[in-house]
Amino acid sequence: MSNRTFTMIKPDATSKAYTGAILNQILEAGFTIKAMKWTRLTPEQAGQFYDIHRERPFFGELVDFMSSGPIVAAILEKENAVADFRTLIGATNPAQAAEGTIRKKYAASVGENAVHGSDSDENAQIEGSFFFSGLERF
Ligand code: FUP
Repeated sequence: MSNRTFTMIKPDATSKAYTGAILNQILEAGFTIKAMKWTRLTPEQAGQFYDIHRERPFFGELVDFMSSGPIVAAILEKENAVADFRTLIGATNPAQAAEGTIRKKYAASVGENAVHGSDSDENAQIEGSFFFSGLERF
C-alpha cells in the first residue's frame, strides 16, 4: 500500500472560489502536500490524462470541461492515501456522495464534480508524474 495519492481541484471548483475551502478540508483530514501547482490543461493534455475514458460517450464533454479553466494539481501524502482520499471526496456523482464529503458540498453534477482523486496506487503514481517532476516534490 502506498501513502500517496494525486488530486485535481477541477475548473468548476476553482471558478466558484472553492479552492481554499477544499484545500482546507484536505489538510484538516490529515493529508500533507508533497507537490502542488495552479495550471490549465490544453484539450490535448486533458484527453491524455483521461485517455482511459476515450471511448466513453462523455469523453468529449469531459475534455472540454477539464480544459475550460484553471485547476490545482497536487500530490498528497497520508497513510492509506488513495482509499482515504476517495472517502473524503465521496462518490463520483455528488447526488450519491455521503454527507460532508467534498463532492457533496462543492460539486454540481457527475461531470462537474469539483475534485479528482486517484483510484489506485498505480494510477496515483502515473497521474502525479503527469504533472510533476522529481524536482517539484517536497
Ligand atoms: P472518479 O474516479 O470518481 O473521478 O470517476 P471516473 O473515473 O468514473 O470518471 C472520471 C471523470 O469522468 C469524472 F470525474 C467525471 C467524468 N464522468 C462523466 O462526465 N460522466 C460519467 O457518467 C462518468 C464520469
